Amino acid sequence: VTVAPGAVHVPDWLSLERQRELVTACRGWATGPVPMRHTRLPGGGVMSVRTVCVGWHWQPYRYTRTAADAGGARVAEFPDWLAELGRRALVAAYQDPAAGDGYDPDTALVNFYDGRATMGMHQDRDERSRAPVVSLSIGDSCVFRFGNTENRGRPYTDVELRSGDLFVFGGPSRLAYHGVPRVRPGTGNPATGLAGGRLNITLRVTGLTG
Ligand code: MD3
Ligand code: FE
Repeated sequence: VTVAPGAVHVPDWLSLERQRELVTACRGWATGPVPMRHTRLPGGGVMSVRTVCVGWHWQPYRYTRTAADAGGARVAEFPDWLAELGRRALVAAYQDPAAGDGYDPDTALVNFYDGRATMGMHQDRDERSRAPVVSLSIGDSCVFRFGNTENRGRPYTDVELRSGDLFVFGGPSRLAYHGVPRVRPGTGNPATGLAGGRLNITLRVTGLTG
């Protein structure tokens, strides 16, 4: 389902088996050398979601290899299998066998939402590359708000994201405002291995080297 140019929602793309694998991998990262934590914002705020990063560590508003705000360790290596999953996601979303060619994501942001967590409307501008972002959702459903490229307000479209859904944001959608105004507790599938809450994994190309 194309929501806007370059923004494609593919419901139920991840098999239950793949969701279980991702939950296991995210548990490993969340309890690794760089623990999952609430990101602190420069203005003094604290994000309600908890995040662990893979490949590069994101802290507003830059990417680093070490996690100064979470123990100082180097972030986990970005695995090849995850990049391959990203290429397959682009092929599926854009229905073009060549859509994944050359796509080489080098960071994943893993966000965990409890029933009260939300994410305000924002743009993702900390990547130097404008390559597409691949978003994978597991666990509780949420309302995902996809806005415009001008401001945080209307017009926007609310989309229900469920466990197993894929969303790709490329082209003109790459710089659209977006957020998560609410999670729906108790709507997930315990067979994923996630007993409660929502997990969102975004694959990105930082455009950084080193
Ligand atoms: C549209 N995460 O981590 S995923 C984020 O569900 C983020 O955790 C939300 O926004 C979440 O930055 C939304 C969907 C998403 C991710 C990145 C985008 C939509 C996007 C980048 C550009 C445009
Ligand atoms: Fe975002």
